[in-house]
Amino acid sequence: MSSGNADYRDSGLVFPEDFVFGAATASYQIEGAWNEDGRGVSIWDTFSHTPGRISDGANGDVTDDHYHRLEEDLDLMKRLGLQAYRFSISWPRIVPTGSGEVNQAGIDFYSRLVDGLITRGITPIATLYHWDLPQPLEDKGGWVNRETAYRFEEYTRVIGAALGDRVQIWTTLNEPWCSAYLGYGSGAHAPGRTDGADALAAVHHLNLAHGLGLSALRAVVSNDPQYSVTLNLHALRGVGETGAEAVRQIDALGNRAFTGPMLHGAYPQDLLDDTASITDWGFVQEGDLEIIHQPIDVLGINYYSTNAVRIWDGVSERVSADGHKPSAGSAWPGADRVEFVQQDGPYTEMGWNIAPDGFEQLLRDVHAEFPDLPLMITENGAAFADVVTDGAVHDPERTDYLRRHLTAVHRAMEGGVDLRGYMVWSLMDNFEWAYGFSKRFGVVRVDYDTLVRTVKDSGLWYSELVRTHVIPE
Ligand code: GCO
Repeated sequence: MSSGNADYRDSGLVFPEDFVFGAATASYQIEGAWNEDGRGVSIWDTFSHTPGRISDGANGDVTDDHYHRLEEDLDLMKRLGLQAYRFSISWPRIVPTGSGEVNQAGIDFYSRLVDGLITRGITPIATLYHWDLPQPLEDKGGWVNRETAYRFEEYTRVIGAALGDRVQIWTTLNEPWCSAYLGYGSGAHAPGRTDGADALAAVHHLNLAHGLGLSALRAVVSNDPQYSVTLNLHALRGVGETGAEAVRQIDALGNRAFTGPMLHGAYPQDLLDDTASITDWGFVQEGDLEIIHQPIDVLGINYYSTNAVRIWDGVSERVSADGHKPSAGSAWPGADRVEFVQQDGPYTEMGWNIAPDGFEQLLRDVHAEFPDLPLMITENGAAFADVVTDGAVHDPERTDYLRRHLTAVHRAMEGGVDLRGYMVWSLMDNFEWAYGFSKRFGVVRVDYDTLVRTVKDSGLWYSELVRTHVIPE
């Protein structure tokens, strides 16, 4: 596959001058101010306020209080030297009930954010949907209801018109896999529903929303931005004789259910066959695939670890090490016999295996399938149990994780993969969904009592990388 150390611990590798280094966050995870300035309720407010849903009982009511600390956080980004900032827009701040009335205060907040970035020389990368669906839309069926895709189109038109003179990269959806399968299949994420057929309908309506959103943006923006979507493509490893078949099934549900319609213009036949006993896919209407299949300028990829799979033998105790919080339903409708096998460490605090080789392979595979499509890493990073010592956070494990994954990115580029940038997840510690505040992904620490931000050692290291474009010692 590649030359160089098997452990991917390189330093001194040089990235091209026009390669963009930045950091990523998401609205619900950092903003707080959940009921201020006209913001409506989202499914994550409802979910996190429901006892038992979040492992440490936390919610995003305040989290990093970014909404009130915008200027301070912009200055922090500037101090780190970030070239780009990938943020998401909270739909219920813009259209509080999901349809109809628009909330100007919400638009103003993101307008200030975008201006603040531009003033500081930081490129704004906006994601339209990072999981915070307005609750009134969920009450009407959420992503299982086709109407939600049209409401997304309306919201996109509003925010696209407001920021469409300044945003440089628009991303329609973040990880629709999570929205559909964790939200409606396993129930580990909001809205916490557990029905395989619903999850598959959600897949299609999210794909449809992506297409409708792209058309809406193209109609209203006035600058010349790039259009994108971010997928958490699963890097899969087959185990044993049945590994290849298990990989095929998970690849269909986890990857090709999105890349198929978005980038090839069709759902893969094996996906339809595998799920035939669950749904007839009657929710795919004539003309939908043409809407979904539109050119994009760059594909965003989020990567954390690999998955190892095989077909369960029906005898031994069933394992399900798929890296997500255990929950009532299945995140893999139609792949009931696939077993997720525990992989070799080392692991991050999430229990996810650290596998930079899997990252390099994934990037090479995606490039081989879509050779003309530029790629951007829109998330990569790691949670570790940080300790504050004399006001500093020494987090060599996180720096090591970043070094190894940046080495993988560099090797993929050497191998011909067209990669345009890398956004570390995350700028700062934040509300980690079903795990609450128990997992810290930031290169900046947030003290949740005082809300004080402290740049971790990994953040200082990353800052040097951004400045020099060379992987530091
Ligand atoms: C994701 C996410 C982030 C998570 C991160 C770590 O898209 O899954 O965008 O919100 O916090 O992936 O789990």
